[in-house]
Amino acid sequence: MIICGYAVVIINEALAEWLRITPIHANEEYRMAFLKKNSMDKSWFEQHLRGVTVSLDTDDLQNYGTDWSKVRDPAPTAVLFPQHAEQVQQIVVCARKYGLALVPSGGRTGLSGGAIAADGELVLSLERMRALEPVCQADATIRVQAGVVTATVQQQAAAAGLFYGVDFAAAGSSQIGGNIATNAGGIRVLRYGLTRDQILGLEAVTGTGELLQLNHGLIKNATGYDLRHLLIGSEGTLAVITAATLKLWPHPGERQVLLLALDSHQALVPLFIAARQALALSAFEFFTHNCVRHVCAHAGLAPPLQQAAKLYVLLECDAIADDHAAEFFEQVFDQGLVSDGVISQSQQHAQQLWQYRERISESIADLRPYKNDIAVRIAAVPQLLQQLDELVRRYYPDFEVLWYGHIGDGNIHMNVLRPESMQAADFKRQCEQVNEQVFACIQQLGGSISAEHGVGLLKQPWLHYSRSGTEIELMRQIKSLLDPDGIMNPGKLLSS
Ligand code: 2HG
Ligand code: ZN
Repeated sequence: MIICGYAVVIINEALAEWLRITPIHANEEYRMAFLKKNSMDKSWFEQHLRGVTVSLDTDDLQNYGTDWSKVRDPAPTAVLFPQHAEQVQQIVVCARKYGLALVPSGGRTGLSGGAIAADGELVLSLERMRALEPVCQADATIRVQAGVVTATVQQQAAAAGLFYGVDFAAAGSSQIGGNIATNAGGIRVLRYGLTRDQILGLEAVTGTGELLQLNHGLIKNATGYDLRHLLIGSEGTLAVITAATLKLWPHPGERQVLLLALDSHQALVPLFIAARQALALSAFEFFTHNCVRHVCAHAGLAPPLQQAAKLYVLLECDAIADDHAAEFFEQVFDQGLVSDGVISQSQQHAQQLWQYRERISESIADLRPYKNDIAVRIAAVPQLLQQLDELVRRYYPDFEVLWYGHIGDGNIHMNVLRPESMQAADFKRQCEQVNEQVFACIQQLGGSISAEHGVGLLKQPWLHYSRSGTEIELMRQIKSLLDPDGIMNPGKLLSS
């Protein structure tokens, strides 16, 4: 017993030391030597984590140690696949005991590096936790485990004649737990709200290994601090989300899509106000002409309108009579807000029009753009665009910049492409320098440096532009309560 306890202390100290001193890109050889020296092979994990599937396979380490941001090279120690909350508790308890850092992992579709494991962490994948309960018609809810894919929830809701309000291009891969951890937004926030607004119950394991059942699916519950909302958007730094009860909505039926051409970004907000007054809006998106160019080249589509426009708005609303849609178009055309447009003639046509917006991100993914995901109040959007336009002209004169996003939520995605002649490291440095100007402008407008992609690793150095020193200090104190050993996704959101 004593020998065994001693060995544990040695492993513990050695591991802690290794996690502290290992260079950022722990190399494979070093990792293997370390595991061997400390007898931490697969059987070590299996013995300490009974029933949990463990992988030390190089492909799995590469695959599960990264996310769509690819901001760091993956170098986790192992990937763990629990199947229920008790196994997650077991993992957290073991990680605390041996001083191992954990990276909770969903569909890894994040764009801020929140799911990257680059420093010998254990990846805790939720992908084998995919159970769904039947839809509850009385409550209009569905309870799911965290690894259920977003599109599966959408399908289950539709099969029950209901609707899940969250949607975005990554819905086919992203998982509910990850959506909750990042408070994902997407394309229909203006009608249905953020992921936060869909969560009626939450189950999670804290960094101390405690299992929490929060809010129990209730609509009304006035019993003090709502810990559910503390965990939503906490990016795996406080707890691992293991299950949730999701709110479902009445099915909206058929939708109509209008794709409109604009000559100036000054027309965006007046057009939004007019559309919101005239139509039952569910989305109001915008994108610049170069976005269309990239999507057409990538997806083999013809341009949406005969004449290219400077800007496009794609709006979606509950189906209306053709003459009502035409009337709305004439009204905004006469007001000089739009110069051209197309109205969907069928559900299939509506889906085709959506492609010009939904496929922008994938169409430029291989070019590894520098991404900003910023938000201000809708009323401040014209001022923000004006100021950003000036910054871009001054600091990015030779760069291609793509603008798109969710005007109906005041959320703009600014993607900067690297000029071919520029080295990747120089490009990153320059973009990070420009960030200071962009975020100063966001701060002055009371906006957010990360609207819906999270802070993760990528935006962490700029958090103070959106959150005060007092807020950041309170966040740290909250973290130390729920994660006293600092094992939960260290270095993400808050600096470690
Ligand atoms: C979108 O709205 C996503 O398409 C991705 O949030 C944004 O690629 C991006 O910057
Ligand atoms: Zn978006």
